[in-house]
Amino acid sequence: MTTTEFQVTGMTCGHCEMSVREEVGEVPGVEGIEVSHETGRLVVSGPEAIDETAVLAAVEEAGYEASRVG
Ligand code: 9UX
Repeated sequence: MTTTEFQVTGMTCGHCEMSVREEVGEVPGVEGIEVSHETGRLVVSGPEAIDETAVLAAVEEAGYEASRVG
């Protein structure tokens, strides 16, 4: 299991989290998603390394901006 962390800007409520969750959940290999609008932190996990560019694009698709952390 690998985890990859991102910082998301623009989420202000729980529905924002749901939008991010929906889009990021469609990225191949993603099995777990932790996302908080309070901290802006997005942690994506899966059995193998996840395509960071695909996650960034998915967040953007949801209407927010993300960058890789760590
Ligand atoms: Mo909540 Mo987020 O009403 O863009 S969905 S602020």
